[in-house]
Amino acid sequence: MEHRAWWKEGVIYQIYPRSFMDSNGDGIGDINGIRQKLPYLKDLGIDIIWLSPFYTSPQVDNGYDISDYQGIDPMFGTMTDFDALLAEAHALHIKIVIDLVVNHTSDQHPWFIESRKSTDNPYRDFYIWRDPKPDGSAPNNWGSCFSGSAWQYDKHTRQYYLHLFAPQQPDLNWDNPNVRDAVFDMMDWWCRKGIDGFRMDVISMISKAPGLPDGPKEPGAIYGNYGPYVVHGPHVHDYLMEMNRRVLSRYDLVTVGETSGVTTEQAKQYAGFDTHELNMVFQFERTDCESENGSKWTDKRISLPELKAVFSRWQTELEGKAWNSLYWENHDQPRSVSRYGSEGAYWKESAKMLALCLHMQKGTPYVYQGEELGMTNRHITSLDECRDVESINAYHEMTEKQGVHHEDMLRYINRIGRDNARTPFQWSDEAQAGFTTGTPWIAVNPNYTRINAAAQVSDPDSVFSFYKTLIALRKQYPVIPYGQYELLEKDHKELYVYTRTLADAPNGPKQLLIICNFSEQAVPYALPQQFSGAGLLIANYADTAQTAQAEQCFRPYEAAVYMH
Ligand code: TEU
Ligand code: CA
Repeated sequence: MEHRAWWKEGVIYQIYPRSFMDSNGDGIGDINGIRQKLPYLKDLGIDIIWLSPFYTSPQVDNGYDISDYQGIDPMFGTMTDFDALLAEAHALHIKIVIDLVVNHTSDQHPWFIESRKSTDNPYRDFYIWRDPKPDGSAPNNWGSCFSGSAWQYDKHTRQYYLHLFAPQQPDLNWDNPNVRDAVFDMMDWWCRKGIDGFRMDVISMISKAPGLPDGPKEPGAIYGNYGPYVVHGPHVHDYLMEMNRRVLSRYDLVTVGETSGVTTEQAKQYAGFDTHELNMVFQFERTDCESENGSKWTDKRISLPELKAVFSRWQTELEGKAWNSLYWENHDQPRSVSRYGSEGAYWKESAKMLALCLHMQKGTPYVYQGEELGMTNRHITSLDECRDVESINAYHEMTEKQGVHHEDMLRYINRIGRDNARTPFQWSDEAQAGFTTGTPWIAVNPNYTRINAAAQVSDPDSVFSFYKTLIALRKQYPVIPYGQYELLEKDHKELYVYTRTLADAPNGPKQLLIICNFSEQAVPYALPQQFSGAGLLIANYADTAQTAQAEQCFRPYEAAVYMH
């Protein structure tokens, strides 16, 4: 069995603070709200909380634009509240991972305020400034991830600065050793405070290729794609090894890099067992399968064989070399039950099936707040229901400059927009889902009267209870965290079937067979011979056969695990 680690055996729960729990009635979730709900999380059984940003921020991108890395935004509380949260979580043996957003800062960060003052300011080179082209236009053709050019002209010093996201999120210049010193000092300060790890925002984009060449342009695109010159840039691994040497290796942490565009080959470098960078990365191949010409604003859906191929490639390629992160959802993705399951008749079955399918794979599972209740997308009918800067900007650029129709754009936003995951947590069937006594910053999903925590925590048949069981099983049987993965029936269009094997399991079963029906049809399946007579470990239908049959019929969204 490979080297054991707490972060390989634990389950991570992501909290998006502004949408989790509001303690003071201003309509925005906060740190004291999280403190109130620690017993709920303990009951669920998770081991680690990842907190999306709660730092001082103008909130242009909901806190991913930070103006003080060592301050708490007043809307979320105070440093005293944070310290109390950390202590209370630790007392419950729950670790706290914080979000590290250091590809860029807010334009209100003191470093940027200094930087834009003059070309010879000591902070000038903390950011990426360039002269205009002779005709006054931007230094290159790159488009921002949030629409428009990736360059903003600053009249005062007559140069442009780079922002891969919003203009209020200028990119830091990691080639400047003073930037690295400042970031590492800040990280060290949080480590000394006692936090247990970092989730690193767009960390694959911190090193930009010299010369910042024009990027390739997709047909119909307004801007060029910065990808080839930004994602996995020339020094990204040097900088992460330096970070590891100077900070990470000195504490007992879990680290996960958000690395859009990452391949399994690169993941083995970022998160290899002996590469001294990070513990895991988030990969985007599954979601990229639903993009067209580099744009997520489409109707494209992934097929089950494609989904299986992506997961299986990651499971197989990283085996013995690096560690996987397992996630369906986060604050940037739509709800998984809406995306891959059913919001209708099979809502509960499909939410449980998705949970089982992910949690039985090899890697560390992430649960995004509300996923454990089967929360769904919220459907909007007009743009003013939208809060997310990405969706709002994309709507304007695509309808006003690219001829996309209003109805099409709304459909794309309803399918893939980030607000889907950002509606308030559904605690109960009381007003505003029990999230706030005031007016929430974003409307609650009207289905909260049916889908909410109060209805689920004590119901043994709920989605919540199913997650609770999956999380408990992981701690009981080493084959779940450590068994080797093998895909069966790779071309099957309805079933996802795989095995996990741990020949030298110190206790519990040595092999699992996982069968998940991703369709609304009943599908007959002949189980592999070696599982005949194997016992049932868990299933999402009450009457799934307790002993594996030679041939079984899997009902809509039925999922089962047999063990021997
Ligand atoms: O996301 C970066 C990223 O690569 C995307 O998932 C992005 O959010 C977008 O949806 C692509 O279409 C990270 C954060 O998770 C996100 O919330 C921030 O807005 C972004 O970085 C900037 O900090
Ligand atoms: Ca509040």
